[in-house]
Amino acid sequence: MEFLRRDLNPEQLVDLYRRLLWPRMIEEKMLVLLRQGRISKWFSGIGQEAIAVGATMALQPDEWIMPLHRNLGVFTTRDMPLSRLFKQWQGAQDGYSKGRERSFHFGAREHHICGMISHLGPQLAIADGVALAHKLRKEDKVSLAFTGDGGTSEGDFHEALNTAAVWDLPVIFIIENNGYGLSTPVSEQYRCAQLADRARGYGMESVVIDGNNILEVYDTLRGVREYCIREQKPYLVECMTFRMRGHEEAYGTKYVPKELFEQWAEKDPIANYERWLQQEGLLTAAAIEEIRNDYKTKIESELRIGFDSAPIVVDTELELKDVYAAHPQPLPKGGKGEGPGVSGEERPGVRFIDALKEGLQLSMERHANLVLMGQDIAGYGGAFKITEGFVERFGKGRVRNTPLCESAIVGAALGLSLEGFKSMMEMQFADFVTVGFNQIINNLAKIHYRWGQNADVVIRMPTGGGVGAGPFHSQSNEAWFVHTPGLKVVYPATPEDAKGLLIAAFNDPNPVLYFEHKALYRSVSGPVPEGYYETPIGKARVAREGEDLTVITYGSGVHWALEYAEANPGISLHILDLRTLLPLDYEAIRAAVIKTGKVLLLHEDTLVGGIAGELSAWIAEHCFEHLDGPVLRCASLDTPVPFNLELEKNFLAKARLGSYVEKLMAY
Ligand SMILES: Cc1ncc(C[n+]2csc(CCOP(=O)(O)OP(=O)(O)O)c2C)c(N)n1
Repeated sequence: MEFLRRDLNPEQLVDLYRRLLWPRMIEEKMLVLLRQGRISKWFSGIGQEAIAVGATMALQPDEWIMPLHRNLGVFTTRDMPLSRLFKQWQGAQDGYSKGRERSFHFGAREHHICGMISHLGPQLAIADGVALAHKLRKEDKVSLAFTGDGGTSEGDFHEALNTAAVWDLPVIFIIENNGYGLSTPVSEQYRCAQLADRARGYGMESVVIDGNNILEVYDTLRGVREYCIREQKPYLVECMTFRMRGHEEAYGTKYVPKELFEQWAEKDPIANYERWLQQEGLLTAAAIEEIRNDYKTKIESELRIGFDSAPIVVDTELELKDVYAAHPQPLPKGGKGEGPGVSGEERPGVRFIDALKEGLQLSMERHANLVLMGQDIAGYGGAFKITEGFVERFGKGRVRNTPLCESAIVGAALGLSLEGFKSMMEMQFADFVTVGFNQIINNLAKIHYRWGQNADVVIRMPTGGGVGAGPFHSQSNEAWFVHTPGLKVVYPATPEDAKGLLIAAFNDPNPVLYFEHKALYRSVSGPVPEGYYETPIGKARVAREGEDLTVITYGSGVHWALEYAEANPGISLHILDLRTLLPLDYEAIRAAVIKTGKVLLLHEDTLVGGIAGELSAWIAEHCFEHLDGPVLRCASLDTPVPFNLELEKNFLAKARLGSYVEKLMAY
C-alpha cells in the first residue's frame, strides 16, 4: 500500500492515525462486551474505517453527513462522546434517541449527522436536499451520503444521483464496496465492472480509490469537496474495501471464502498506516503503545459512564408528545394575521382551485424559505395549473420542476428541512405517492420521534375519482397515512378551508399530507376571506345543522351529503365535515353523535380498512350510550376505481348514500 504525504504535516498525519485507530479499538472492545452479553448488536466497520474517518476529516464540521450502519468512524470523527454513544447502543434514556433507536440509526443536529433508516437507499436523497439548501443560499458547502454496494441496487440510488446531477447539486456520494451485501457477493449484485462507471450515465464525474488507504481517501475527498463546491456538481466516489466480520456478528462469515480474509488482512487500513508512519519516523513503537494505552483507559472510563445510566422511565405522555414537533400558535381565522393582502373580507364565489392557489401564493410570500417541487410545476404550471405563473413570480430556484422520481424528491424535502427550509412537493396525482411511500412513512413520519428532527414538509395530493380517470388516477389513499403516527392528514371540502388549511399546513413544522379532491377544483365555489388566515388543523366543522341523522364525512362526501339533504327536505341531516383526518377532532365527533343519536359515516374511499372503520370503533367505545341505532358505513366498493363512467358511478359511495340514510332512519 503506497502512502503519499502530499501537503500534510506530521501532526496531521498522526492525527489521522489517532482518528483511524479510535473506532477500531472501540469495536474491539464492543466485540468482547457482545460476547459477555453486555451490549446489543451492531454492524461492524472493522477493516473499513479509513473510508468513514477519511471522508469525515475531509469535510467541515458543519457539513451534513448521511452515514450508514458500518460508519462508527463518522460518529467518532465528529467527536461524539463515547459514553453517550454507549448509552445510545444500550437504549438508554440519555443516549441520542431517548432509547427509541438502535445502534447507528439516529442523528444529531449538533454534529450534523443524519442517521439512516434501515432501508439504506433513502439516505442518499436527503443529501440532495441539504445540497439544494446550500445552493439556494449560495454557501460554499457540500453534503455527503454513504451507500454500500448492495444499496446501489435500490431505486433510491438511481433517483438520488440522477436528481443531484440534473439539479447540479454539490453532493458527494460514497460507495463502500466491501464485496458483500449480507451474504450476497457483488457478482450477484451488479454487472458493471465498477459501480463508479454508473456515474457516466448520470452525467457525473467519479473515481475508484483504495478505501483502505487513509491518505488516499482523505486526499481524494478533499479534492472532491473542492470540485463539488467550485463546479456546483455532484461526484461519485467508489471506495474498494472489504467487510472483515459477518454482516453482523450473529450471521457469521461461512459464505465468504477464507482466502479473501487472508488477502484483505494484508491490506488492513490501520496496520499498514501504522507501519508507514514508523518507517517515515513519524511515530515510534513506544508512541503507538502510548496512544493505544491512553485509548484503553479512555474506553474503560467512558464505559463506566455509559453503563451508569439510570433505568429508563416509561412515560406514555412523553412518547406520544414526541411524535410531533411543537406547533407555534395558529393564526386567528379571518385574515387577522399580519402580512401582505390582509383584510379578512369574504368574497363570494371563489373556486376551490383558486382558493388553493391563493393559499399557496400567500405562503410563498410569507415564507421566503419555502421551496416548491413537483413534476411540471414550473413553466407548465403543474398538471392542474395550480402553480401557473409562480415561476415568473418566485423564480426557478424556489419553484422547481423535478425529474420523475417521487422518492428522491420526498427525501430532498427532508434534506431541505435539516437546513431550516420549508418545502412542498406536489404529487402529480395522489396515486403516484406509492413510489414515494417509503420516504414518507419511514423517514418523514418517524424522524421527530426517533431523534427530534422535524420534517417541515407539505405533500399536496390531488386525489379522488368521479372524473372517469381509471384505477391509477382516481384513488383515495388517505387511510394509508392516517395509520402512520408522525404525519398530519388534512382534507378540505370547501374553498375557504382549501386556502386556510394549506396556509396552516405550511405553518406546521410537521409533515402534512394535504389531500385536494380533483373533482372539487372547478366544480365547487364558495366564500373565501381575503388575505392570510389559517383554518386550524385538527378542527372539524358543522357543515349543516340537522336533527334526524348525523353524517360524518369529509372531502367529496360533504358535497354528496349536502346535495342529498337539499333534495330530501323531509329528512333533517346534521353534517360534520372532519377537515382533518389525523389528528381527528374527537370533541366535534362526540357532539355530532349526541346531536341526533344516529350516525352514518360516509367516505369516497373503499370500505375495508377505510377511516369509517376507525371512527365507528371510536364511537362505539366512547359514545355507545348516545346511540339510537347501529353506526353505519357508506363507502365505495371494494374494487379498484373503474374507468367507465357508469361503472365508476356505481363504484362511488354516493350511489348508495340514499339507501343507507333510509336504513338508518328506519331505526
Ligand atoms: C430495503 C431493505 N432491504 C433489505 C434490507 C436487509 N439488509 C440490511 S443490510 C443489507 C445488506 C446491505 O449491503 P450493502 O449495501 O452492501 O452494505 P454493507 O452491509 O455491506 O455495508 C440487507 C440486505 C434492508 N435493511 N432494507
